[in-house]
Amino acid sequence: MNVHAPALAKAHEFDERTSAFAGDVIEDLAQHPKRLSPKYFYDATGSELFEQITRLPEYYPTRTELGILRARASEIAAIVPKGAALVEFGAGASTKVRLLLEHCDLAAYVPVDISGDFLNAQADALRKDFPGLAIYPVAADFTTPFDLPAAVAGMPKVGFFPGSTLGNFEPHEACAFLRSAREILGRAARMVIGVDLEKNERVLYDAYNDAAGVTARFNLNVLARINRELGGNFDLSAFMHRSIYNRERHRIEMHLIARKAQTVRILGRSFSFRPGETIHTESSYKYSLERFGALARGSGWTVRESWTDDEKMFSVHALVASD
Ligand code: AVJ
Repeated sequence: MNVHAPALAKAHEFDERTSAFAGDVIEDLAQHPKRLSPKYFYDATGSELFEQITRLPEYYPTRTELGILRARASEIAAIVPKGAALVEFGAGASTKVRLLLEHCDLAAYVPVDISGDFLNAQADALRKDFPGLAIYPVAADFTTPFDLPAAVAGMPKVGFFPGSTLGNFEPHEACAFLRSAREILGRAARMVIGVDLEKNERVLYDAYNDAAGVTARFNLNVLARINRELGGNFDLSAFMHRSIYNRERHRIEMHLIARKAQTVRILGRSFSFRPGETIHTESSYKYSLERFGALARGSGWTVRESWTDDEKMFSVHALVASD
């Protein structure tokens, strides 16, 4: 998407990441139905709000996955070769990876995240607690191909992709991501991946429409970010948060619904909304163990082992590259 240069220059000083954000926003709000990419939720405010979501009583995924990782840490460690480099795709709070770092005999940890500042702060904290571990942060968008640091070239690689972030991808994107991860991780790659499971619709609905309204603030924050970083003029009080479960497509959809007719300006462009018109801001796909297994097999991986909690709310899988 080619963004109009004079408008850009006038609105702000644009770095490369901001202009990618601008291009995506302008393209996605011109679609029918309108949409925004969930990767833009996570500015400083959004990351803090997501941390709050993970502690909500209704939001089961984080604590359930942590429970599985804790209970199965030594079984998971058994599939991690000695002296391996652990490559984490997207590095949030370090609670989960710490469990693997404690139980595995790793030579290196490579956190990959779009936010470089956050990565470096997290790496410094981990270096203090794991002095023998080499940590090589990579600031990159892991949804596109990137190079691993030369220092880990000779080591066996294990990917780590917790949190059911895979659920944000459309099925074809999930397949492309798993293929690309296999490419990046190289021969004899392994992968530990967390995947949210299909379940009672009420439980799903409540997890994404929490009573305290934190998810609503998280969702609306993307509009505040557009206002702040791209000079937009969204009136946040004119939009309403709503998540629904789309049963046919096995996914939660988050929407921002226009409460009234309105026109929003961003970087010299106008976007008009009908009353009730929605912006689809996120899909969170839920898998069955069978459907995830089929996806993995179709993407160059073999499922070595799968673990769930007793209530089968969430799953963690050990994958081994096929061939
Ligand atoms: C971080 C993508 C796994 O889909 O559950 C939480 C994001 N969105 N509440 C999810 C999210 C609304 C979360 N992931």
